[in-house]
Formats: sequence, C-alpha cells, structure tokens
Amino acid sequence: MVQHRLVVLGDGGVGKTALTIQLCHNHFVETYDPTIEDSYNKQVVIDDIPCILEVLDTAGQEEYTALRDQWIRDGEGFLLVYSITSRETFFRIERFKEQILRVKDTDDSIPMILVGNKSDRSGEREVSKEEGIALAQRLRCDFIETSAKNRVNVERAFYNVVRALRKEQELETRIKTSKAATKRPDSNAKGKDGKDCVIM
Ligand SMILES: Nc1nc2c(ncn2[C@@H]2O[C@H](COP(=O)(O)OP(=O)(O)OP(=O)(O)O)[C@@H](O)[C@H]2O)c(=O)[nH]1
Ligand SMILES: [Mg+2]
Repeated sequence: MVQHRLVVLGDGGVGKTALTIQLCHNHFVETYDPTIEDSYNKQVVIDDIPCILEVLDTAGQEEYTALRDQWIRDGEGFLLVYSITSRETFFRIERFKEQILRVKDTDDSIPMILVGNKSDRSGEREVSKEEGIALAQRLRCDFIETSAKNRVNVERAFYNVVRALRKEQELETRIKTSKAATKRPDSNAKGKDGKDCVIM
C-alpha cells in the first residue's frame, strides 16, 4: 500500500500533537507535554484510495530547531500549524515555508496546508480567518481552521495534504511520460526525401 510521509510543523504549543493524536487515536490531549519528535502510522481511505499515513509530529520549541532540516528532508507533505489565539505563531509560518523551500532546494509547489488551530477558542482569537486565507494565497496552498479539542476539520486538514501530494505526483508522472514519448522514435515520420527520420 502507498505510504505518505506527512510532517506537522509549527511553533510550540499550537496543537501539533493534539491534532496528530486526534487523527490517529481519536482523543484530545488536554495536558501540554512539549514534543521532541514522535511518529505515528494510520491506515486510511482517501477518495476511495487506501493508503498509510506516516505522520511525524515535530517539536515547536526553539531548542530543537536543529532537527528541523532532517524532518523536512524526510517529509513529502506538510501541515503548517499556528494557533488562532496567538499572532506570534502566525508570524512564524512564513519562516517554516522558507525553510522547506531551502531544504528541498526548489521553487516548485510543495504539497502543504496552512492550519489555524484552536478554532474553539474564538473569544481569544488574535488572527482572523481572512488573514489566514490571505497568507495561504501568498504561500500558494490550502487553508483550514481546525479544533483538535472538538475534532473539527482534523481529518480534512491531513487528507487535503494527501490530495495535494497525489496531484503533484500525477503531474510528475504525466511530465515523465510525455518526455519519454517525445524521445521515442516516430516510425511514421518521413524526411524531405521521403526517407524515414527520427524525431528526438
Ligand atoms: N482549546 C484548545 N486547546 C488545544 C487545541 N489544540 C491543542 N490545545 C492545547 O494546547 C496545548 C498545547 O498543545 P500541543 O498539541 O501539545 O502543542 P504542540 O504544538 O504539540 O507543542 P510542541 O510539542 O511544544 O511543539 C495543550 O494543552 C492542548 O490541550 C485546540 O484545538 N483547542
Ligand atoms: Mg507536541
């Protein structure tokens, strides 16, 4: 079965572990226990196609930033998480995106989603939905608000990264196939003199 390696990135305390545990074990972790690095597997069916999600829950705390390059190198799809109750965590997002582009050494679109978590705490909101949408447009990715606490949009957030990943992989396959086709000698092609010629 196909495996997809998803990496959850974002500042400390935004809810990366709560989202991951809610997805994989269906419960909400109330206590805050800062992560160093944890990996989870879950078999799911997305748009009728079964696959295994390998989710890497990373550390948001500053002291572990040295590990981040390796997490990014290993990842195929990314969730960039901030908390809607903390503008500071929202400001950090662009740096995560820059780091992904640097480590992957590409300007291409990377399968990812921007996630505004803790949507249940709307009374303490510091970042509006519109700001989230605008940032996602700049980052050229999808946007979603979630609540790990109430299990709102948790699956959708992870599944949408897989959808972006599949689209990207389909596109790559199509490019490879069309490149291979143009390289193949065309048996019907004739030269000026009517002789067969090869188009490369
Ligand atoms: N109300 C509410 N609280 C949440 C939500 N998600 C996480 N929390 C709480 O926020 C705190 C931090 O959540 P974690 O998931 O541990 O945060 P983290 O991003 O994994 O933090 P690091 O591992 O340090 O990077 C915990 O007390 C969670 O219970 C949510 O959607 N709503
Ligand atoms: Mg954590």
